[in-house]
Amino acid sequence: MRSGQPRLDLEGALIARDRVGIQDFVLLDAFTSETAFLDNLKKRFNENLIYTYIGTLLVSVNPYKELGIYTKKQMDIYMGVNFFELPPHIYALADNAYHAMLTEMNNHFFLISGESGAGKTEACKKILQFYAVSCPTSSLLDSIRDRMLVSNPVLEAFGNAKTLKNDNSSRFGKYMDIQFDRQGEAVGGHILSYLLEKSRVVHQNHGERNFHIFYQLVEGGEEETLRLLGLERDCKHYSYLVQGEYRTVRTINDKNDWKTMRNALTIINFSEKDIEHLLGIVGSVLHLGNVQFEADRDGYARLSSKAELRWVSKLLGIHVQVLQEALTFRKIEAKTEEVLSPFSVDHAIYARDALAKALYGRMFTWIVNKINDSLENLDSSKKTVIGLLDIYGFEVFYVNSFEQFCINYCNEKLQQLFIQLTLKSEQEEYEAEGIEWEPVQFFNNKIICDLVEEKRTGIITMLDEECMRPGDTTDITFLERLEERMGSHPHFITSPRSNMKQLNWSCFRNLASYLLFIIPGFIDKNNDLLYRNIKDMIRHSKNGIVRHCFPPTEVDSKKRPETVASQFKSSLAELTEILMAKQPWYIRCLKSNEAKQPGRFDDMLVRHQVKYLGLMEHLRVRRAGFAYRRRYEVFLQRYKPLCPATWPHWKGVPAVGVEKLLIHLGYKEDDYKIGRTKIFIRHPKTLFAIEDAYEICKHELASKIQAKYKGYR
Ligand code: AD9
Ligand code: MG
Repeated sequence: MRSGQPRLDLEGALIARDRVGIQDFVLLDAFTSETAFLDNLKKRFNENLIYTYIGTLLVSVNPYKELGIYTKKQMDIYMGVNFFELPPHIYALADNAYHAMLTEMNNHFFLISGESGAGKTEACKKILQFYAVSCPTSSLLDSIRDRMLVSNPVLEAFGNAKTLKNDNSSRFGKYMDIQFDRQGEAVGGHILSYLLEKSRVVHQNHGERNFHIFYQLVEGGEEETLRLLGLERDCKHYSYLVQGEYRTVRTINDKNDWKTMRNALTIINFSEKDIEHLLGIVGSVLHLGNVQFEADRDGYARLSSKAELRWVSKLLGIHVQVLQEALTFRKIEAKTEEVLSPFSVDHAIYARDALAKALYGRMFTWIVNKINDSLENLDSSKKTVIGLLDIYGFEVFYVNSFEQFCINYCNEKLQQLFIQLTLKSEQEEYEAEGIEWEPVQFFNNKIICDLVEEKRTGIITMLDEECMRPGDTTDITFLERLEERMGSHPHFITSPRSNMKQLNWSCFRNLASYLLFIIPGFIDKNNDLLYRNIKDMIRHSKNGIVRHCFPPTEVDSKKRPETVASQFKSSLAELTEILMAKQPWYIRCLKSNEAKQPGRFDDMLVRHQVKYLGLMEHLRVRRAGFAYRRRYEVFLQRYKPLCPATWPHWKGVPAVGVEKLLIHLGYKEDDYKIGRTKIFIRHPKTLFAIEDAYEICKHELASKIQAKYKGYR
C-alpha cells in the first residue's frame, strides 16, 4: 500500500462498534439471528441511540425521555446530506424523501407503524417540524406553515386521550399530505381522518380518560368561558369524565395544553363565533352526561332534574321541551300518523349517549374540514406531496371490543400494504437494475385481512348482514352465524356458549395466540343509529356548527346509512390506493417497555414487536441475493480513499471507478453485481470489512489534518 494512503487497521473501529452497535442491520455480522438483532438494538438504546436502519427503513425505539436530538442544529446537520453519511435519524429520512421528491418530481409518503405508545405520533410531528423549519419559505407561506404545525395540538386535544397503553393515544387515524411547489416550499396541506373512537365520549375503561379537550377546558378555561358554558372548575362534577377514575395524568398539563390549543384555534382562523359554537358543543356534551332519568309510576323514563337539560338547551339553541321529548320518547311512524312511544330509563340513557357521541363525532369531522380549509393551497400549479400516515397502533386490552376490532383490522391492512410494497419494490429494483435474485418466503397476513373484509364471507359482511336482517338480531345471533360459516378457518374461533360470548381472532399482531373480542355491542356500534326524532330536533339547533353537521338532506333521506365497519373498510381501501401511488418510506416504531419508563429496555416486549412487525423478514428480504446496494456516485464518494486509483479524485465513469475500488480491495467476482445505476454487494460481511477500513481511514485522515493545522492555532 502506498504511503499516505490509510492502512486497513480494524482495531479502533471495532472497539467503537462494540459499544454503540451497528447503525444498519444489513451490516450485522451474525446472519439474521434474532438475538443479534436485539443485542444491537439494546446496545444502541443504552447509548441513547434510538434509531437504526434496515437499509432505508428506520427502526425507532421509544426512549420515553427527551434526548436533545431534535434541535435546529440537528436539522441543519441532516439537510442535504445522503443518509448513508450520518448516524441514523428521522431527519435523514425526511431530508432524503424531500430531495427525492424534488429531483424526481414524484409523490412520497411515510408509513409509520408500531403498537400503541411506540412513538408514531411523535415521529410524525418530528417530520412535520423538520419540513416546517428547514424548507425554504416566503413570508407569504409562513402562515400556512404555522397552521400546519398548530393543527397538531388541536387535533390531539379533540382526538387523543389517555389510555392504559399511552398517555396521549391517538383515537383516530390521520393521513396528512404536505404539498410542495417546484421550489420545494411547503404551500399547503390536507388531512384525511379515519374513524374516531366516539364511544370514549360516554364511557372510559378504568385507568383511562375521555378526550383531552374536556379536561383542558374544565382545568384551563378562562373564568368567563366557563361561566358562559355553565361549567364548574372541577372534572369530578361531570359524569362523562369520572368513569375511568383518572382525571389528572402526571405527564399531561391540561392548563398549559388548553392555552396552546386555544391559541392554535386563532392561528388556524377559527372565528370567535366558531370557537363559541365549538366550545358550546363540548360544554353541552358534559351537561348531557349529567342528565339523569328515573322511572315514573308506569316504569317510563322521566328527567330527575331539569337543570342540566337547560344548559344543553341554551348551548345547542334547542328548546328545552323539544329536547326533553326527544330524550324520553321515540317517534314511530304509523300508517298515517306519528305516534310517541315512551322510553324506559335504559332506553333514555341510550338515546342521551347516542346524542352525545353524534355531536362530538360530527364536531370532530367539522374541525378537520375547517383545518383543511385553512391549509388549502390556492395555487393550482403543479405540486408534489409528502404524506404522513399516523394511525392508531395495535392494541390488546383485557377486554377488546368493536373499536379494537377496527383498529387492529386497520393495522393488518397496513402490514399487508407494507408486505406488498416491500416485495414489489425489491423485485422492481432488481428488474430495473438487471439483477437476478431469489425471492424470500415469509408470512403473508392476507389470509387475516380476507377473514375480516372478504366481500361475501368476511366478518364485516356478516356483521352487516346481521345488522340489516329484519327480526330479532342480536350480538349472539351474529356470533352463532359466524361460527356456522367460519368455524373451520385457521385464524378464527368463537365461543358462543361461554359466559364471555367471545370472538377470537388470531391477528398477525398476536402471531400464535388468539385475540379475544367481546361481542356484545358489535351490532349496535356498527349500526350507529341516531333516533329519527333526535335528528329532526337537532337540525333546528341555533348552534351553527351543529346545524352544519346535521344537514336536512340527511335527515330527510330514507336511505339507510352505510354501517361503520363498511365505511371504515371502504376508506381503508381508498387510503391503500392513495398510498400505492406514492413512493414509500418506512418507520417502524418499537415500544421499549410497558411502564413508560425512561431508558428501560424490556427484551421480551421488544422481541415480540420485532417478530410481529416482520423486521427479521424484512431484513432477510433486503439481504436476499444482495444485502446492500448504493448508487455508484455515493459509494465512490465514501470509499474512494481506500484505493490509489480513486483517491483523491476519480475522473472516469463512476461504475468503472467502483469496480476498480472493489478489485483493489480483493472482492471476488461473485461478491458483487454491477447494476445499471447501483452496485449490489452480496454479503454484509464483505461490506463490513470495507466499512471498518473506512472508519480507520477517516480516523487517520482526521489525525493527519489535525497535525497539519496544529501549528496555525
Ligand atoms: V398510539 O397508537 O397513538 O396510542 P403512538 O402514537 O405510537 O401511540 P406516541 O407517539 O404518542 O405513541 O408516543 C407515546 C409517548 O412516548 C409520547 O407521548 C412521548 O412521551 C414518548 N415518545 C415517543 N417518541 C419519543 C421520542 N422520539 N423521544 C422521546 C418519545 N419520547
Ligand atoms: Mg399516536
